[in-house]
Amino acid sequence: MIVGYDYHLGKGRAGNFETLKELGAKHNFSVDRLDPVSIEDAVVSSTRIRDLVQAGHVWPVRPLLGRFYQIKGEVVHGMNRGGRLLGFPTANIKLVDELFPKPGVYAIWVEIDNKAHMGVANIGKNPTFGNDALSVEAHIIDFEGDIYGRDIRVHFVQRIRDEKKFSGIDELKERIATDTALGRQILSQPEAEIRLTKADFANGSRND
Ligand code: RBF
Ligand code: MG
Repeated sequence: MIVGYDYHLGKGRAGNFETLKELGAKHNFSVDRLDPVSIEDAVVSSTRIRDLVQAGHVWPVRPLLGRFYQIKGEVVHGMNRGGRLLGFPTANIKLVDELFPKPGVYAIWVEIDNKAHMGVANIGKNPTFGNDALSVEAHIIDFEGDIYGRDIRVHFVQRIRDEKKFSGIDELKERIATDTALGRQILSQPEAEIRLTKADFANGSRND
C-alpha cells in the first residue's frame, strides 16, 4: 500500500503512517509513503486544485494535475436554441455530481471517440434568455454530427470571459463568434496541445 505524506486513518484521523505499518506487519502487506510534491512553492493537494478550478483558473491547474481539468458527461437535449436561433449549436452536458469551473466561457478540447476537437464552452444560466437552470454546454468547432446520448469529455484549457446578459440575440451571436475565434487561437498554440494517448489511460489520469 502506498499512501501520501499526510495520510491518516480511523476515527478523528487518530491513526497515521506508523499505525498502517503495524497493520501491514500483522496482515502481511507492505507500506510505503510518498513525499509531498511542490509546484510554484506550494504543496500540490486536491484542495488547492479544487479551489483553482472553482475560481476559473483552469490554465494554472494543468501543471498540478499533469493534464487539463476535465469532466465527462452524456450529451442531452437542451433548449434547442443554439443551432436554430444562434447558428452555434451546443452539446449540453448532463450534470452529475462533479466539480466544474466557475461560470463563464472557456476554450476547451472536446473528446469524442478518442479524438480531440476544438471547442468553446459556456457554463452558466444564459441570462440573455432568463433561464434558471445552470448548464454546461460546448460548441464544437467544425463539427457536425448527432452525438445525443453519447458521452463526451471536456478538457478545460483557458478561461475567456464571464457570462453576461446581452441586449439581444445579435449581440450574443457576435460575441460567440469572437469567442470561437479566440478559442481557435488559444487551442492552436503549441502550449495548449493535448495528447490523447493510451499512456494517459495507463497512468491513471483518466477516472473512468
Ligand atoms: N448565453 C448568455 O446568456 N450569455 C453569454 O455570455 C453566453 N455566452 C456563450 C458563449 C459561448 C461560447 C456559447 C457556446 C454559448 C454562450 N451562451 C451565452 C449560451 C447561449 O445562450 C446558449 O448556447 C443558447 O441559449 C442555447 O442553449
Ligand atoms: Mg445546446
